[in-house]
Amino acid sequence: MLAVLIDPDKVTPLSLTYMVEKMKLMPPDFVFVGGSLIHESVDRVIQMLKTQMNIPVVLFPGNACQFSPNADAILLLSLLSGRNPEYLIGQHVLSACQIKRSKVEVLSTGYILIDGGKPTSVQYISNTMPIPHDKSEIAIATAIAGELIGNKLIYLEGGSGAVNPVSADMIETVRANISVPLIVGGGLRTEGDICRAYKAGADIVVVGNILEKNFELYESLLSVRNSF
Ligand code: 1GP
Repeated sequence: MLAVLIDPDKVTPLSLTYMVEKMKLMPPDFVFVGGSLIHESVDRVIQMLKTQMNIPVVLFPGNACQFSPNADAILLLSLLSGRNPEYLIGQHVLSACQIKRSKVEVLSTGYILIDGGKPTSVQYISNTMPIPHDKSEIAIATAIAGELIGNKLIYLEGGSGAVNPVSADMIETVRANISVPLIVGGGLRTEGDICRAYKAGADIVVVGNILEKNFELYESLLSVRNSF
């Protein structure tokens, strides 16, 4: 499956309308909405998407403030690669009552940041260290721990705009060691990158940065999903 990531700060009303028109013709499986640092209203973008399209809109929040009761679901992320309690439980406590009151489906997600070759916003904002790019064994153990403590999804994240996406070897070995669905994102720019991620076992591939720069690429990137 393919998820298009929309960071509300990186779109204008005009660019969002353009993206929506394209996605209506060739729908992705999900639209994720969120970012590490957001000034714009997440809810405004979600309402626009929900009124225009019939595609599941999933919150991918950088913190507790990024909630909208109008989303279909939320990736409730625990940053398992880090050791910062704020992103393991603190932000969850802040948003728990609001989430429970809503009808938004909660998807408990073990979020694992992998070194993507340059410091990323997630790393800086969360004040955590990513797992080294070549340390698949640490990623495997972290993903297994995530599943054991009850996460329903595991997300291997290279960080938005990563120079090096998560390696095929890491995706493959993590996939072989967990039974919950595996999401992979961060620095996937080309059809080849996406194809490698699917072949290695990613269930959902997330693409954001490159489409923010050029949404014309959407059709060709989506075609990779259709070939699997
Ligand atoms: C980032 O995994 C997502 O959180 C997507 O990464 O923006 O690099 O596509 P890109």
